[in-house]
Amino acid sequence: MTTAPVLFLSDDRTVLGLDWPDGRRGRFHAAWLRDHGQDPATRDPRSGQKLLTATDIDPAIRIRTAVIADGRIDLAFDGGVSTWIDSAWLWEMAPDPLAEDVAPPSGRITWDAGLDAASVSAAYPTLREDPAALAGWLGWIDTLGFARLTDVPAKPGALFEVIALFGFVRETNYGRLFEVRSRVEAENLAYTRLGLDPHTDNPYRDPVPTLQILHCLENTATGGDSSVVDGFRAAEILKSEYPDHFDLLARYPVEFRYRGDGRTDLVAERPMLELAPGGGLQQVRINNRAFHALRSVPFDLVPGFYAAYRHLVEITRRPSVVVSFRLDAGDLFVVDNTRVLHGRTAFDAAGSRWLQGAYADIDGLRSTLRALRAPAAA
Ligand code: NM2
Ligand code: OGA
Ligand code: ZN
Repeated sequence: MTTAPVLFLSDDRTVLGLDWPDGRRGRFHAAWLRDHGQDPATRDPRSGQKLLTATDIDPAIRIRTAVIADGRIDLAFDGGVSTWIDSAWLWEMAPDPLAEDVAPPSGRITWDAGLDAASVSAAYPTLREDPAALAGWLGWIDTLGFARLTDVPAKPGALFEVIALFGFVRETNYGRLFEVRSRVEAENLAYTRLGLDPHTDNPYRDPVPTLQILHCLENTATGGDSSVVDGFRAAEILKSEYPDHFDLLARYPVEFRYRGDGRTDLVAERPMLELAPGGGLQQVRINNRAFHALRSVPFDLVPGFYAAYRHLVEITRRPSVVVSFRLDAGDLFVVDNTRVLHGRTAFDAAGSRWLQGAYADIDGLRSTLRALRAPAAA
């Protein structure tokens, strides 16, 4: 990927510049370079964890020499400290991580109704046998926030076997597993025959469960079709159509709350569009059923806030962004619940519809994915 960069040292020796032959450029402060040293005294080679602590770093440290040899940059600092850093790793670090942009985190690809739901579907038996197929399927969840699975046994609890392929269940007040079927005295509107607008789950939790898995055991009802929407794309559209609306939803938090079962009272006050420090999208929380109170928006901005909220929800219902599909017995899908909304149409009482759901977390999924892709990497 890279060949050796040309190194430059600033006159005061506090900044190292690197110019790679492929055009990439990087600048790194001396203190940053000291902190990111890869020698065994800085970082434990066994665990990869850092041994150096914050107070070991002199913020005014200066670079005495920087030399490239064998793909490594050897660094010596005033005061006698030295370390080294892989030049390929610095190449990866070189793009500015705080670029002022609405763009989602690197590696994520936003999509709209043009996404073919069949193109992100795999068969469960294949994933069990073929690590490359598993990596491909997990890769869809990583980059697109959505993937489907067919041929999962239509038996209760089978979704646990799927989750075990990549991570761990996140248990909540709804249980390790929850039964999504209509019932009397429903403690949540998900447990009725009502349609559900595209939403993210559990916005009243902090942190939210970052993955939702829904597995279909029976679906002979008329209606009850599923849909997903890329919330990052919806937010990008909002920003392009009316930047002030985007800013209102990103700036002011909403109180989300759930206390439907008589023994739970979950509250999180968070913006619907949560941005990373550099301005890129980090997470969306869109769920009208759980939008409990608006108390942090200045009085004069309340009408504008409602206009912005309505605009965003209207975007999430556009046929140009919604991907619809139907779950049959043995089908399953996973969404990145920080990003992708899911919904269903209402269904009738004539047939029967039974899903089992569970939450899990995407950091563990990404860990499994990296390990599958680079099993030998330390
Ligand atoms: N269930 C399915 O976040 C929500 O309240 C949506 C969650 C009840 C676990 C439904
Ligand atoms: C849920 C949900 C969708 C469905 O359980 O959180 O949104 O298809 N269910 O029943
Ligand atoms: Zn839901």
